[in-house]
Amino acid sequence: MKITDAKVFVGGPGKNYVTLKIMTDQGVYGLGDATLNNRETLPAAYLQDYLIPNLIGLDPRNSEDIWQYFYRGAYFRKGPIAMAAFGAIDMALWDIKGKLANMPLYQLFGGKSRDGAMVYAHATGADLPDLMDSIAAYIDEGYKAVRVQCGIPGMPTASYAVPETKGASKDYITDFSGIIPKTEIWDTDTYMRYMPGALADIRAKFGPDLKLLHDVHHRLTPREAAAFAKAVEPVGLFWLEDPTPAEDQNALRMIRHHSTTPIAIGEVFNSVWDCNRLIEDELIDFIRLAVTYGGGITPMKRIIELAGFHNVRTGFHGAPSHSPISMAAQHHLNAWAPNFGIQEYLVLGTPECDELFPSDHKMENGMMYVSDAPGLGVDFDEGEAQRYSYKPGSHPVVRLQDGTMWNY
Ligand code: KDG
Ligand code: MG
Repeated sequence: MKITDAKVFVGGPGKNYVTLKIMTDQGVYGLGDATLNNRETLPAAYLQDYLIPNLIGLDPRNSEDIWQYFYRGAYFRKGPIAMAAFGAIDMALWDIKGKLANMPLYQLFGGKSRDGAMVYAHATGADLPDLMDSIAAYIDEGYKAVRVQCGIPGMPTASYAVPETKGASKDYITDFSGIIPKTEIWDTDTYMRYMPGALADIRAKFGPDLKLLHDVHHRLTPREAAAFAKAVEPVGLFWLEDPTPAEDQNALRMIRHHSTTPIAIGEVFNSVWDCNRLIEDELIDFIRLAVTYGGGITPMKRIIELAGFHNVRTGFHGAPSHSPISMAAQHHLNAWAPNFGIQEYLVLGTPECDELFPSDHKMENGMMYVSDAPGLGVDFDEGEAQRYSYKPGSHPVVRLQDGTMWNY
C-alpha cells in the first residue's frame, strides 16, 4: 500500500483551519489538522514544501516509522510549527489505519473507558453579574463544568478572554484580525485583589456541584501564582490554568508547595520535553497539550501514559483554533484514556463548520459521545473548502501600565 498524493487547504468559517488530506493507492484517504492559531501559513508551508514530497510512495500503515522519520529527520527538533505539521500527518495516518481496520480509533487504542467524556465551556462576562448570567445559561444547557472569566473593575482594558462587547460570551470565536496585534494592559495587583472574591461569589451562588475552572493565562510570577492558588483554595476549583508561563518547569514547584488547588498547564507545549518534569515530579494535575501542537496521536499516547503513572489527568486544549479533525482525534483519546480528566469544548457547530467537516460526534448535556464511524469519524468537503481563504490574524499583546511587555 502506498501514499499517492497529499493536499493542504487553509481556510474555514471564522478560522484559518489547516487541513491535510492524504490519498492512497487503495482509495482510502486520511485527514489531519495542522492549525497553529494565527501562524497558520507556516505549518502549511512546512507540509507543502518539505513533508508532502517525502510522503509520496511511503506505506501509510507505518505511522510510527513515518513519525520518527520526520521528527528525527528534521534535525532541528520540536517547535510548534514542525510539531503541528507532523501532527496533521500522524492524525491522517491513524485515520487511514482505522478505516482499513473498519474500526473507530478508540478501538485501536484499547476500547472505551467511558461512554461520555465531560467537557467544559467558556463562561465570560463584562463584569461579575454578566458572568453569572453566562454561567447560568450553560447550566441550563446541561454543562457540568465551566471556565469562568470576567472583566475586572479598575483593569485598564478587557481582561483575558473577556469580549469587549457585553453579552458576546457565547461567541468566543474572537476576531483578532490583522497582522498588527491589539495591546491589552494588565495590572497584577488589581487582578489579585478582585478575582479570589469573585470566584468565591460564583461558588456561593451556584453551589458545590458545578465544576469551576479559571484561566490565569500565564500572567503571574511563581510567587504570585502560589499566593493566588492559596487564596482560592476554599472555592474548590476543578483547576487553575496556566498560572505562570511554564518554560521554567521548576516554577511550578513553588505553587505546589503552597497550595492544594489543582493546576492545569500546557496548551502552548509541543513535546514531552516541555512537561516531563512537571509530570514526573507530580507538580501538576492536568496536562493541556493538544494533539495538534503535540505532534499527533503517536506522541500524545505516550504523554498520556506517562501522565497516568503520576496521577496527572488529561485536559486537552480545545479552543476554536482546533478544527473538528483534531477535536475528533481528542474525542477518541478521551474515550480511551484511563486518566481522562476533562475536554475543553467550544461550540464549533455552526452550520458552515458542520458542512465543511461532516461528523456525528455528539455533544449532549455537557458530555461528548464519540462517533463509531471507522477512523477519526469526521470528513472534509473539498467543494465547501473553496468558499474560504486565508485571513491574517494576531493574538493581542500585553503590557503593564508603565509599558513593560508582559505575557498574553
Ligand atoms: O491561541 C491561543 C488561544 O487558544 C488561547 O488563548 C485560548 O487559553 C486559551 C484556552 O484555554 O482555550
Ligand atoms: Mg488557556
